[in-house]
Amino acid sequence: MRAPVGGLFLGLDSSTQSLKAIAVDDDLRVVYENSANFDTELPAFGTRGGAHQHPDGVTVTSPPLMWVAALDLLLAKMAGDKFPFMKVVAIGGSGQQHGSVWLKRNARDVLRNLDAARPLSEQLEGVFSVDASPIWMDSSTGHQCRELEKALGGAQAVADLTGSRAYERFTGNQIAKIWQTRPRDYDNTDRIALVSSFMASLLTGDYAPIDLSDGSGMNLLGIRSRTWSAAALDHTAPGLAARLGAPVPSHSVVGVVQPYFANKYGFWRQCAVVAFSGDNPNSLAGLRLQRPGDVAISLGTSDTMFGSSSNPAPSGSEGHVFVSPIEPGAFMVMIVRKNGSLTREKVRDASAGGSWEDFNEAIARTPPGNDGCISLHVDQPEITPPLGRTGVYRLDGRDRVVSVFQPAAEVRAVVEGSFLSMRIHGAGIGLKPTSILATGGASANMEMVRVMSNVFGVPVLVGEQANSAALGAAYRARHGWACAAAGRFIPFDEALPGAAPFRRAAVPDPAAHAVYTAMLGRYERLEREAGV
Ligand code: 5FX
Repeated sequence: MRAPVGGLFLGLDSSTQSLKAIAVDDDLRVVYENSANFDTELPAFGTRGGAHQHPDGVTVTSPPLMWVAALDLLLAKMAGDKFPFMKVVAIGGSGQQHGSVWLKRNARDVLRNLDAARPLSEQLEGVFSVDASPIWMDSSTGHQCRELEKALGGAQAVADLTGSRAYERFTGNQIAKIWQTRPRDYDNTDRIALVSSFMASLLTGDYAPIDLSDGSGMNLLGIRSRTWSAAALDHTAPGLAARLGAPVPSHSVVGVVQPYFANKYGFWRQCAVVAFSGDNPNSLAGLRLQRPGDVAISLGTSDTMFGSSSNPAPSGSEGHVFVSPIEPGAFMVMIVRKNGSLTREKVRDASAGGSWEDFNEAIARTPPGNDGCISLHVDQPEITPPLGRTGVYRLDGRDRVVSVFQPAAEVRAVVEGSFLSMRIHGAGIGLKPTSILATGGASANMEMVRVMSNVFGVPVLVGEQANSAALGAAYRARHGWACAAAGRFIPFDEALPGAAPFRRAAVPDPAAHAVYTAMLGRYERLEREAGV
């Protein structure tokens, strides 16, 4: 579907630390990027990393008014750059997942009647029934998670229904906590939005619906029925369905920009707003992981593996299944390994003299399969697989537990171990890659990319674009607009003709792949033993 000549699609990403914008043109080229950092550019809110850590060590919140102020700030910066708001055909958006925004009864009126002569934050100041929004870093709801799993028949039952076992950061458990501990604030709440749907609400001037993909991060949505689960809602808090509103497919146009933005910044009055979604779903869109088997591995502080799946297998112990943000009948599957780049850096420092060059050279000079030497580093309690006890576990080629390998074997083992683990646990939840897009810091490391390709037995691709969530939001703006213009659902890739292809960085060596396949059983055993 061709876009109007000269038209732009804008993606906004309200992430944990900043609000970012990316605009793409009708040829899908990135033509503009900007951002507003919460800590440094909105210091009055006193956040660190965009959040407030509470003294109890488990509660983490952000001031929702900061997200409001950031929107005006970012748009003002764009106006300073003479950004052509009038050319924006549609806006899409991304928000950190799981965070909730609690709106009082007066909020809808305020949203509908914003005055372009006054800052947004001044007008929205009094609309929050909870002025410290719980965000994804919060882990204070262990009690509520246990109760949900008890009420719905156990962790696996919750995962089968909602895509994930009960997680502390998931919004339903946060809602249960607020209902239990602050019933008056709950009663005063007219609407509970996610960060994503809240940002869309500001733009449309009304409550914008939660989209099905971000809605899957709440432990409240039936991922197969694609509606709120009555059992989960009833257990969580009274009158919740009305407070959430009905969820919509992620490609839905949820409104047009309200006059505030047209009058103040010069947006086109018919500029469409496409449902905002979570940052991870938007990254999937930004990386165009459309077909089942299209998988990305992001190597960062945490390593994440996510992709499209038509037949996911939700797990009662690890990983997440979300409704796909780009293909309403499909799913997005995601696993997170906590011991990522910090662990690799630790091994680099201990076994490669602190040099990435020596680290890579060690990989190059050791054989695939490392002569049977395998390791599992649990420097921090691991999420996938769930391992509470920290330590480093090693087996040598004769299956003996050892406390150290030769330095080069130590390096290869940490890299191979992380990919073997991702292969095992990805497959366990329905992620079977046919190709892998490598992103994040370590993806520029060709030795690691080669190991990745051989472990999974598929080609590894790399792309240039950072900020995949904001880019995905811009792509989804284009997709939602194309579906609305056609009056029917259009496949994501048809809505993005001519998007730049990714570059093939490695192809698997069948012999090396066979070595890794034969190692899977031993690696699973190592993980099991680390959990005992
Ligand atoms: C996903 O489940 C997470 O909690 C994080 O990746 C947040 O979405 C970060 F914003």
